Amino acid sequence: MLDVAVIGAGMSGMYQIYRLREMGLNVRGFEAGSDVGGTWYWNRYPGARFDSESYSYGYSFSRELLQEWDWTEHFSPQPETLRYCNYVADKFDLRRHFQFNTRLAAARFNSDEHIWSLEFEDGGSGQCRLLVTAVGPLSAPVQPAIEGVETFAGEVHHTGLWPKQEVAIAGRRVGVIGTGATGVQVIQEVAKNAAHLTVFQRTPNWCAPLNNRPITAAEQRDIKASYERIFRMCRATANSFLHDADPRKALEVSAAERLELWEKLYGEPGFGIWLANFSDILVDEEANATISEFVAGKIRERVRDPATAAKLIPTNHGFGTRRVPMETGYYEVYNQANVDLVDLSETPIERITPRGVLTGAGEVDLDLLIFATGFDAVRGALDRIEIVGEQGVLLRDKWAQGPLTYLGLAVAGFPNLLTLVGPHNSATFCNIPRCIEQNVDWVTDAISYMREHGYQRIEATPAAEQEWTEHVFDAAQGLLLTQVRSWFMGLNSNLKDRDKPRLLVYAGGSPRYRERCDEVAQQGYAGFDLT
Ligand code: NA7
Repeated sequence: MLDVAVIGAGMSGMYQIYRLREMGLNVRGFEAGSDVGGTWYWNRYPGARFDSESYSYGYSFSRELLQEWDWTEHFSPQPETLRYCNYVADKFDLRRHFQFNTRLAAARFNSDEHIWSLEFEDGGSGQCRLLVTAVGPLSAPVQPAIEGVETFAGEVHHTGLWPKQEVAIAGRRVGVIGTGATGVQVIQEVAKNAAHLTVFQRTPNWCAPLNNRPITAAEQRDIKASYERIFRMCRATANSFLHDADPRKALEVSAAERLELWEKLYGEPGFGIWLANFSDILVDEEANATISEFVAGKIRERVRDPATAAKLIPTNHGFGTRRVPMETGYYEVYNQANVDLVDLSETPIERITPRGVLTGAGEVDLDLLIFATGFDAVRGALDRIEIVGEQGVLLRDKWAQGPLTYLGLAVAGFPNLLTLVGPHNSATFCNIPRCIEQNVDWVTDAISYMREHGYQRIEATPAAEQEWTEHVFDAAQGLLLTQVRSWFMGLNSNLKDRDKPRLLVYAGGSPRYRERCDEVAQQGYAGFDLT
């Protein structure tokens, strides 16, 4: 029997295996893909890249690794990030601890023996004392629920299940459904080579320039000398990025001061325009309207045809209340002769046909159809596993009205299950590897504590779970994002049981979350029953 089974070989699974192996435990990882990388293994679509500064994204646990690895761009493209994941796996000899091509179908808790029985899709099975899920928050791809979706005769791919072999774009008629962070990345890349690109947009998002560029040799030296400062800053900011809110309020400064900050942020790399903006723009509608109008102005400047520009400007939510897609020449794509925008709010998709997509505006013939339609966010990858806790309760049934967790890491009634980056965990709203390292370190310490004290079982108490869940809702109070349809709120139009808003993320900030986790540990894992 394994001491610990880790599900997933992405950024969190790899680091978790590394830490537990260092403790000398009998541990094994199981991964559905054929190799390491998680998000960066599956999302191979053209244009996939970081929106986090590369050097703030890599693992911080090994100084040697930090000094050895050269990121080539401020925001690394997917192929380089996947190389990085492989480099880490090789350097720390992690691959031999994983069983690849092995998808977990079910996990059942045996209350008498305090162990989990595992069933894999290939018919294999296993047992472990502790089950650590590292399944990722955006890893359960969702196909669009559109009539006729299976009838399309051309080539079709979801961005999150992109094939390893190259997909031809040049000379082809390509359609993209979806204009979230992924759609925006794929559209701006495909537009360069496609004979013709049709973008099917249901809801426009507020996009902002990534301002990416190569890292020069001098910058590389500077980055390597500055890692301590970089990670210190990540620890101090609300979402562990190298950006933190401007303490001033948009409504308390002059219009000229507002413009000065916005022009600066619009021209700077990364999420600054979203996260380093005035402190009231994400909580105050009037303040939010000022920045939304600024970004709308930029869209109007960049898109030549005013009618097209108007379609690209969101009207049902304010800037930053959904995940801000970062772009490089996205709006200019719509000035190209080979690109059409179909506004589905005017002419909805009627069905997908063998030839292409039929909307109220007619049928668009396509050779390649790309679904950038997103994921069953945060909880989807857990829900897709039959996780059965005490008294035969299924995890997804327990969460029918929304997730209930303690620290986003544990669930009452599901002993010995620890969910890295689970719902209501600060890692859901974070420069994710920074929060992953915190999650993994915390879980590793908890397991080590259990061993020192001879405990075989750890379980969140219902009271602790309730208190944490209430805190998660309190922490999100007043944020405009809670009023808006998005995956943060657990909404997905393609899934029947995702039709009511159910907050999935922890918006109280990573410093506060870290403090809380540390307190719990210092108090001998307060809120957990240890047996
Ligand atoms: P998102 O952000 O969930 O975006 C999905 C997009 O697909 C969004 O524009 C949706 O429109 C659109 N969509 C979904 N289903 C349909 C159907 N049936 N018809 C038309 N349009 C549809 O997913 P992403 O992959 O872009 O990003 C997810 C996260 O991954 C991202 O936030 C990053 O953190 C990484 P809608 O807005 O629902 O009208």
